[in-house]
Amino acid sequence: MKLLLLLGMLTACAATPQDLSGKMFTFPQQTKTAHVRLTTTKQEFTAITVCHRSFTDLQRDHAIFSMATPSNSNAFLIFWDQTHKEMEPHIKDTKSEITGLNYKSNMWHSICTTWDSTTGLAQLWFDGQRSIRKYVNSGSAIRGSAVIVLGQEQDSHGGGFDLKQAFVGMLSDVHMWDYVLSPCEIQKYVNGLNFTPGNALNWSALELQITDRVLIEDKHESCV
Ligand SMILES: [Ca+2]
Repeated sequence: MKLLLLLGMLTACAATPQDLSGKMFTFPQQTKTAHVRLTTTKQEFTAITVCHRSFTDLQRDHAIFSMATPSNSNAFLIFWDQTHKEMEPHIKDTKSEITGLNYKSNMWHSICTTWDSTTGLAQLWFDGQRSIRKYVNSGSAIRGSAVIVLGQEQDSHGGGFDLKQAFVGMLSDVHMWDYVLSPCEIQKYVNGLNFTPGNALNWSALELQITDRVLIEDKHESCV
């Protein structure tokens, strides 16, 4: 009975959302294990917006945001291709490529990606600048139990990590919505103004599980 109670309390603790406002995840070394797993209760996305800020000096391919479902390991993936110097949103295992971005090392970049299943169009907002709108795929939603991983790229549902695609650096302000944000809402996110927090992932109420060396640190954005 006591054990059951304790287990119950531990589970409750693990499921308690954390407010990470003003904080960031630091991934300080290249490994094929260190990652953060995020939990969303949404099971279906007919449209999606994912925003995050990232900071790295990697000069190779890497994943910034990886969401897998049982049927699509790249259900929603944001991947930097170093060879072609392009940011690649993958949606339901279909890749699109956005080129011409000024993805500089050692500075924060805010990246928002939108997609909707009706038009099948994806668009990237890189440091507040819109990309062209590109057809990826249409007609069906992203469905099934979603595993969201930061720090590694999933080749299977919750696993299949690759050292050469691991993220090293800092990540912050991760939000996910089950609809396409308006350009104005995206500008508010980019400028750090009052925006509607994600209804699928909310940085101010995030359910997370850390494996290996990932730190939660203050961003120290100002000295005031
Ligand atoms: Ca991979």
